[in-house]
Amino acid sequence: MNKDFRLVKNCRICRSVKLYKFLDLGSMPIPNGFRKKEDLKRKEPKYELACYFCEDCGLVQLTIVVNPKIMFDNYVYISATSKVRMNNFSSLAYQAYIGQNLNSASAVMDIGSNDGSLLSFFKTYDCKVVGIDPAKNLAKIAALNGIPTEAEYFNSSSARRIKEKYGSADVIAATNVMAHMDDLDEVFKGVDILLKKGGIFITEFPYLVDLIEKLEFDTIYHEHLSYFSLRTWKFLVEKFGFEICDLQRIQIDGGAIRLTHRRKTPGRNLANKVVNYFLSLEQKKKLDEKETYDLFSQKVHKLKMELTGLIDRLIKEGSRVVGYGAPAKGNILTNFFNIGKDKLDYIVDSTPYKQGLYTPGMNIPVYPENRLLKDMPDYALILAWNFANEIVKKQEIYKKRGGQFIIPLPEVKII
Ligand code: DWN
Repeated sequence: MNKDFRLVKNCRICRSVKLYKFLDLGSMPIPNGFRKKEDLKRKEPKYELACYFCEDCGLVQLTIVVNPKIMFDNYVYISATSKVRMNNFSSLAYQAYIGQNLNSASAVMDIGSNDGSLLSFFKTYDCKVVGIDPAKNLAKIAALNGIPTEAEYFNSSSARRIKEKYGSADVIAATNVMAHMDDLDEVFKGVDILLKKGGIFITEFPYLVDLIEKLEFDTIYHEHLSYFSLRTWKFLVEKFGFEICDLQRIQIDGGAIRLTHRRKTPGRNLANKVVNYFLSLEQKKKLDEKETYDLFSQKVHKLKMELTGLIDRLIKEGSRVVGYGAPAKGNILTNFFNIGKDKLDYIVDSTPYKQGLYTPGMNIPVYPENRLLKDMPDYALILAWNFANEIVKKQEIYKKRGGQFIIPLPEVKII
């Protein structure tokens, strides 16, 4: 095993060896591996990025596991960069507060708590909150925001330490983090250790139906080891004695699902109707057939021709194009489509951590958003397409002055 990555040969959930490769994105830098100017001359580590479908349980997954320490010990992504994300956190907290009758005696813990944004909403309900996130830089930010945070990777041993220090939790949340976890058994063992009897485990992650339907290939990257359907998720949670008691489809990150779980109680059939609805939806979308993923791959390659063809035409006509948003997924799109500084002069982004740095792989400079109005390029390719409405609204002056936005997927369009 290389210290920087390991190759897994078995399905992460059912251990099958029948893993079918349907999309090969080639050798990729880590998606949040932004670099300083002085680092650009150094060789950039890259890792094979290919996506597989388990022909037994249906889990879509990666087989190269990059050492999490390389990706998460210091993390530039900040949850609070989007109003839409913060509104989503507010609704999750409110739903749990009402559903669980939370009060000042309640304890809420968040796995992958990032800058503490989600927990800050539980704090407004006077709950006791604890963040759990391995990124030391984010744990400091969260602590400054009044959110005590344990800079730890979550597993059964860190769960024991956290229980020892803070007691057990009425609510454990895990948004946009379950896909990042390699050892899912350890995570569920940790939840079982930390969660009070009668407590709830709420998780949210991008939904495979949306990924396939909306061609969200750029959300496939080394941070995301698994791409869950409800079928695979249900198989996983039931393996650890949990059951789904609520399920909502939510419009964030290009389409996600929010699931609430309790420990299994014999004879209780929770949420069966809505669970069965989504299971039949997945069957109708043929998510359990490998041909679905072959078609997805063909469409991604067609999209590459369309987007690069449009940008080349615009540049040939004398227009200037920049990127808007420097999300992890944007680094996958620009690297896989080979959209470099020859096509995008620069990228603007609202995240202070990313400004002044260069994107992994394509080395495109990242500047603050105010550069857009100062410079007035003709087109802005919205790489953070999941926040396109928020971005276009924010930049209406740019549009009024004749600036135009390019949306890259599910089909290329200029707005
Ligand atoms: O799962 C993950 C998601 C939740 O966040 C992580 N693996 C990593 C990360 O993925 P991402 O980087 O693709 O996330 P976002 O939230 O889609 O990134 C949006 C980017 O766009 C941020 O860098 C901030 C930027 N942005 C901006 O510049 N102006 C966003 C908005 C709304 C804006 O107005």
